[in-house]
Amino acid sequence: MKRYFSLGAALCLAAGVAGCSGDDPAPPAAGGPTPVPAAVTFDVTDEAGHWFDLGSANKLAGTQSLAIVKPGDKVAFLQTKSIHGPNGAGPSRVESFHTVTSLIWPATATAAERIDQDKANKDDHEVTLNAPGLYVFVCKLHPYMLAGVIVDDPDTKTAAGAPAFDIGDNLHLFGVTHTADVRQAADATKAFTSNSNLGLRLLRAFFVVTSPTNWKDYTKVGQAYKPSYPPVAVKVNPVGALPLPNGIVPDLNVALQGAFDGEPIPTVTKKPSIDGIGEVWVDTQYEVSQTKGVAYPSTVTVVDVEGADKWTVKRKIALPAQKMNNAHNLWASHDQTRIYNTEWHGKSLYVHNQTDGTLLQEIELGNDPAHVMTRVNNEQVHVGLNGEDAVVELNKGTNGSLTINRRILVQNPGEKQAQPHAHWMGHDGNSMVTPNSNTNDSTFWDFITDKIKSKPATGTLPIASGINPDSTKYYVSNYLGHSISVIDMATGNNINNISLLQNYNPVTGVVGGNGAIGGLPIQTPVSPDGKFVITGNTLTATITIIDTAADGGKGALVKSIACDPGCHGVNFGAKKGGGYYAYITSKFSNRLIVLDYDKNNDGNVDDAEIAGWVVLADNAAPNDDPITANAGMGGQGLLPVPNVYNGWVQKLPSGGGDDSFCGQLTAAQRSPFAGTVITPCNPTP
Ligand SMILES: [Cu+2]
Repeated sequence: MKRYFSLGAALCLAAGVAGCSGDDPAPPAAGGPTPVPAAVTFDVTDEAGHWFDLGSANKLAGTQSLAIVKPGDKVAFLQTKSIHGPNGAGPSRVESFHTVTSLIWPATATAAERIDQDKANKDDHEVTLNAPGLYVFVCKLHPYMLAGVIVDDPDTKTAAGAPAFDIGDNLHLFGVTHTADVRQAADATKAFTSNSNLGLRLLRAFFVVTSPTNWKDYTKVGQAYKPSYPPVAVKVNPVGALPLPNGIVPDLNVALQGAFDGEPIPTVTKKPSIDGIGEVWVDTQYEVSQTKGVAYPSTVTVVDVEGADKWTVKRKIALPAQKMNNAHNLWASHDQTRIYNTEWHGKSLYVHNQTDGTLLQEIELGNDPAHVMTRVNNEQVHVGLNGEDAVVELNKGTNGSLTINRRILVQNPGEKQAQPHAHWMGHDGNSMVTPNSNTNDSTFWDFITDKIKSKPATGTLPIASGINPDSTKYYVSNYLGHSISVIDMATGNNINNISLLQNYNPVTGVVGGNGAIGGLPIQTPVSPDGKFVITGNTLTATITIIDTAADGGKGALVKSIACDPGCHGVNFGAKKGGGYYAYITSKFSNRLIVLDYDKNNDGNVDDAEIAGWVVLADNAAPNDDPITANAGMGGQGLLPVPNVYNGWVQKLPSGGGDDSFCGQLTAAQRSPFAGTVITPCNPTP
């Protein structure tokens, strides 16, 4: 029975190709009254690039996450079981919790055509879509997980009579045109025209994110980077940026490639001329290895940044026996001998031996452990449970092993589940802040009173945070708000929301002002000296820099620098001889960027430049499971070792002489914040 056809099948039909089929088995009927079957069903999965999966038979231009339905069709999302698995229908393809949340919808859609859940979950979901146009669904925990559905008005044709897919004249974007719960009524007057630079950017992002063949591969030296998009006619609003007769974009592939793509992959890998210190651990979250297979992606890629082998991959760690699932973020014990590593689509925290990467401990914490940091005064370890409502606190025993101490609830009794993602810890161990992706606020936890000090509102879907080196201000990146919130830690109040799109015209795409632009921001640490906040932006593929002293200390966006698709992780490491590099990862490329954001260390980023980069694909590097796909892709959390943030750098072991981590740091790097006492490396007891 033909239940729906994919875009691929539609093209097959249009082209009269034999053997094309979008047939899809019906989900198994439950007991009781016969339910209306879904016209299209996505499996929700942990598989990189195919998080909402229609199956490989329904691939088009690389994506398996775009369906075409007709008005009135029901769309289902399966988490308790699957129908598009490697062997057809079968068990669940997710390990931990997710949400299925409306992200984009046509202005003509009603509230009943949008979905969300109050809690992260592993349940099945469905929605019936009537209004023609483009709908995109996202997981609020893992916001690269995208499903696209076009409700196609079959009467929409090109002038020549060929099918043209109608994405709707005006669209809503959660966080921009609609900031309330997506299940509430939207204000149609706030929707944006689909004939706009923003519309094109979002379409392009969808096809890059959901098509691993569209990721930017730095091993393809000299080749033009040209993602492929469906070569179909698309109907948009006749009114907008582009002069389009009847609103028809004749060929989406030509339009998107022409607007955004074509720059060649550099033929020479630029290496920084000044060494770093130590090594950088990167969670290459989408890399696939042989034993674990596609169901459990991720490795850790360890990069040498000093000495004879500097700027090369030292090792890959996949943990095949543990089925490490989407390794996401890292931190180190204070002596740097143990590396803590979370699995964002699983339930565990892993502890690695820093010298050889081997596993020392696995400890199960709960759903979707996201970020991990230590508390400087007692070396407790804190891990945010993105799929729950808490930060897990662990104690470190004298033998180095971790045990769970307690769960710190980050919302007050009766409040909605917070879903904390990337928390940050204060320099003195007295504070912790969380961005709460489900409640559009931040929790400021005070360890002295052992309770919530404040819960300031932020923008939509806050995802990461950073505290400055004297714990007087903290910064929260709002993923769907495209902004950075600034919180005063004396009062606990939000004192500024810095728009990363302030210089951008969403219709024309023109960037004015000082030319700085960001969008869909993620990791946002403060430099160890407190001068800058550096943020990875996934929509615009840019690195943005906020000068923290500007605007009377409220901070201002001063610069942006080109990054890679899915620009994501940022952390600071020591530059040999003084100052810092910002190391930056991107989800949809295999490059670690080394940003020399203040070359002459004068507190001004006018001289910021990419000092070099490291290609994270290296199938010949020593590993515990051979790499089979997505080589070096999925860069997310990263950790320079040694840790040089104020509060942590002073904990580096003494002894070891000039070659030790501490011995290689300058006096200023050992005391990064003005006013703190310079700590010698070899203190006399
Ligand atoms: Cu998810």
